[in-house]
Amino acid sequence: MTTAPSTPGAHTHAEILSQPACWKECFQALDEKDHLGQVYRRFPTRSDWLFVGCGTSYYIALAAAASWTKLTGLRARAVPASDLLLFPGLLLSGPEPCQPVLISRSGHTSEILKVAEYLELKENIRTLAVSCATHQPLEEISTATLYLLPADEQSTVMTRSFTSMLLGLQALGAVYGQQTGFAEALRRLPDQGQKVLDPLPSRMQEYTQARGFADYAFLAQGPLFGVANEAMLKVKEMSCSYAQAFHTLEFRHGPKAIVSADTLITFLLSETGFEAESEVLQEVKDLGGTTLVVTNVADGAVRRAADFLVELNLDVPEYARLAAYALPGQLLGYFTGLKKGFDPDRPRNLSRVVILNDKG
Ligand code: F1P
Repeated sequence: MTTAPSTPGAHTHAEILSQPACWKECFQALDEKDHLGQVYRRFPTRSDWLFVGCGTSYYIALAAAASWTKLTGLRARAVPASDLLLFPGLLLSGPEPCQPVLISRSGHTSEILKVAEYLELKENIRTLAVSCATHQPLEEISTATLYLLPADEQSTVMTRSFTSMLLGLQALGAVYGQQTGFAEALRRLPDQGQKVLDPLPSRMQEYTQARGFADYAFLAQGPLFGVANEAMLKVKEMSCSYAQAFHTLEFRHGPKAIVSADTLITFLLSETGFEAESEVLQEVKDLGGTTLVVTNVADGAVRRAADFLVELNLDVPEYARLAAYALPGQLLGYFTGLKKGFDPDRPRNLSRVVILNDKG
């Protein structure tokens, strides 16, 4: 399924489909130069880690912070850059300085640059940047940068940069936590992810052609919550649809009022929370909701309750599967946008980088 460059969404389409190959290239680049080892030697381990970003990069931060704690046993939080700028006292007041990790595909976003300046110049805290671009302002301000250069995109909407920067940070977490088994599993993901991706575009295209929805909700818990937020953002950005993200079990506490056949409720089912999350899935189905389910392995009840089921069948640990969970949401946003007559390469009102004037 190749698209000519002039077709609407051609860049985004190619970038979504390139992901497994891109992940492989990213790991090769990181390993060849011992990039992760260099970062590890440069930044001593600290008891508190703070992952910072804007938009998609903030959702990477959420998934990376959860992964970091799992891999290293250390405390890790995620915040949008704006919160650090407006409420620094809430985030930097611990007994020991935290280690900030500043995530930005472009390395140009105003808020992340202001955070870097504030931490490096005013607070004298060394920052690690994570980016898909070189020769940009963030690398000049930060102490060091972890590069995922093969993942940069032409599109405004971030797809492979989300999954690749997340995988890069997980690989770094595996170095800090000395989790060699996990590090190896991450490097097996590209081949296994390709098998997940191959049948998905045609299935998703067919489904979005057949069905339209007034509303979208994305549900997940723990390390998958950031991925659910990212899926929500993809559907909003590419298809200008109303979309929200919730913790799966929180959905019972009010949000379930939106359940109807015209609302597509996507469940990213974890292995750890499988039973409890599946119960919410069943409840939503009983209420007449339409469901899209992404899970590593389904059981009979999940199969019956899923209108659209994506089984990943990945032979890697639970936290190494996060990037693969992002694929269905990207394709849902892409094909829904095309169906609604939008060009996913040119999302309405958005620019590739948010650059604010001084007043901003
Ligand atoms: C992040 C970001 C994107 C968003 C938009 C503007 O930029 O907020 O997530 O889709 O196009 O930029 P970056 O700091 O990662 O470059």
